[in-house]
Amino acid sequence: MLNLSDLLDSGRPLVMGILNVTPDSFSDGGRYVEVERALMHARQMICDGVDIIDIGGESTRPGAEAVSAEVETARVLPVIEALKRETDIVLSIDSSKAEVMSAAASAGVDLINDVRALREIGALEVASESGLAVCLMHMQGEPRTMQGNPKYDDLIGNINTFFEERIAACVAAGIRREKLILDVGFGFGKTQEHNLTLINQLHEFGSHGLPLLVGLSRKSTIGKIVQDRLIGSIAGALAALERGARILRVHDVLETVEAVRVLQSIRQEMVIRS
Ligand code: 8Y7
Repeated sequence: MLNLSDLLDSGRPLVMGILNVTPDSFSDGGRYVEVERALMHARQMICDGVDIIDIGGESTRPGAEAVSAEVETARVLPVIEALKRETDIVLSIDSSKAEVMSAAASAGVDLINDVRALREIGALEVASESGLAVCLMHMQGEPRTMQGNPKYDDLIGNINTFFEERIAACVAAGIRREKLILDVGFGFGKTQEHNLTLINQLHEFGSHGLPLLVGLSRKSTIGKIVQDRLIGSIAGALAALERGARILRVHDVLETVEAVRVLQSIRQEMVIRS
């Protein structure tokens, strides 16, 4: 039986694959075809060597429209239930809504990935009752407006203070500190310069003694530097791992797993069977 704390204890970098269950214009959530499409994608990621699958039913991209907890749950729940039936891969729910977290927890997910770091109503309580691990991501502002004109008087200091506050809120709500994962939130209320500083200085966020998750995959931060976002994302991911990241949240699982394997082989000076 796979579990997240054993994976983290292994010390090797972990790859979290992104599974979006957000329908395109003419379909609604929870339909058979959409569930099947998500399952196909998940199966492919498992074949490709993914460690964790992050399931999301609401787009958090800048400018995306909001959906209700009912719609979000209807999208993700059938996928979680089906995956629980056919695999023991570690599952994560990408949501900020207490209701969605609660449904996902009952269905057997292992991790809550919240871009709002449990700041929505009821989220702290649900996370605490679930006993699940939680990824606390830093975001300045709200997805709809966050890229307007992000400003920090002390980028790293402000984000570390945010982490301290959210860790304290979690512990006060009864969540064990060891259950927490931190993420600086690339592109969430940050300029290009901010994003680059954050990658380069990622080790500055190690003082909390918690695993760091990094989500750079195909983001505009990468697109502003290179044409090919896949190649750029792999380069950024390796840079992040060398600066202390433990989990990579990515779209391109196969390519990332291969790159990580090379890094691990070098780190351990050991031949890893391909
Ligand atoms: C992140 C994330 C997104 C991230 C964590 C995208 C849901 C935008 N980005 N969660 N989610 N970290 N923890 O491009 O960077 O994937 S959505």
